[in-house]
Amino acid sequence: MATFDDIADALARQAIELPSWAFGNSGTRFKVFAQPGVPRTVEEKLADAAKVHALTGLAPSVALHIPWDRVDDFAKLRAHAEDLGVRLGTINTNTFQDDDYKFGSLTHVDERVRAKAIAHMHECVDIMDVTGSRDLKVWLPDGTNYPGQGDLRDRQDRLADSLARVYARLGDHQRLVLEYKFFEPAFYATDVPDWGTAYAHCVALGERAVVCLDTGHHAPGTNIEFIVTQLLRLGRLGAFDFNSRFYADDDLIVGAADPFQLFRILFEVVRGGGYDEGSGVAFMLDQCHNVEDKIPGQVRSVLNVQEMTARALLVDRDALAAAERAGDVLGANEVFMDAFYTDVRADLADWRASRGLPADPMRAYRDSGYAERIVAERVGGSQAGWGA
Ligand code: LRH
Ligand code: MN
Ligand code: MN
Repeated sequence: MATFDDIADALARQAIELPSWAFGNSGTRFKVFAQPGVPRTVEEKLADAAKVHALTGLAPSVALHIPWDRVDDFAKLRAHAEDLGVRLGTINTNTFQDDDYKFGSLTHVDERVRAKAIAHMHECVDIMDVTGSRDLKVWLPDGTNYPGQGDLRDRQDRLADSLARVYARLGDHQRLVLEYKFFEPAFYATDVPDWGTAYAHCVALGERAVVCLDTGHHAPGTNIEFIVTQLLRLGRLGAFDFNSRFYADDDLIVGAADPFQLFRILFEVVRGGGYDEGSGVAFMLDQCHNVEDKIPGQVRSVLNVQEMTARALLVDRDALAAAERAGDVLGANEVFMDAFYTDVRADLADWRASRGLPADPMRAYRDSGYAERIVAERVGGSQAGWGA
């Protein structure tokens, strides 16, 4: 097996984008539990994200969601982020919280609604031009609840046409990242339900259209690492939305529900070149912290991704290939599992300390007094973000 020293440099290039909405109050349809000290503004969300980056060195950029994070002056917001030591990253579109989108957005039968959704996405590209963002993330709630409610084929045709109109607005350096999800809020047929549909639309659009794989958007038992492999092989894996799930789209802390699955996914990322310099695969979190503290929740999340990346990098790929070729089933599995079972936490603590980062970021956060400070300072005002 490789040693930790062998992988130390590779770990240094890890970057995991944080979702602005992870810092706002969130919940379920039953209850949103408000937490003291949560951000009241986009600027405060950025400050919390910057704190996560300062503690871990892993999270240099922040994804925004429009209109949740709409501000008057995005140039000013960009400068503010940079002052805090982070960048503005992916711009996420939102066509799921407006009454007009009850029966769809980019797939809607009514031209007026479809044009409105396209205009929203164009506005997001305008924002990207100012923020310097590369990626426009499109996730659609579009779909139907009952057989016969909509013409499945027509909806695909309208979707293709709408996406082409959005794609046409992108600059040469920008990408459209299309996210799929098998159900919710539509329960019978979702218009972009799976990687194959997302891939087909991306291929039709052009080279700068790529797929986002949200780990929570699959049916139980789905072999997600196989999808990772296939999309990398096809050159269309654009991004991950990392989180973990026990049941549906739970948006829990990545690596919490099934660390082994996260390892298998990251192994395929490494194997497929998705972790190479300039690979174009964006690592992002898409999580909500409904009952746990948000900033340490994000710290825990990026550390989980880092730990599993380290273990995936430790796999002795030569020994694995030799065992695979020899038909040595158990030997190959042993090579794989050896890396998975390697506890890298102490090595990572030393690695962090050697780079001027806290050896224990969770403890450093507790000791920093930041939590007490934001509780004292952030009084009044409305809560920002998901579930607000
Ligand atoms: C949809 C989704 C998508 C949205 C986010 C808030 O379930 O994963 O990425 O933008 O949640
Ligand atoms: Mn997502
Ligand atoms: Mn989701």
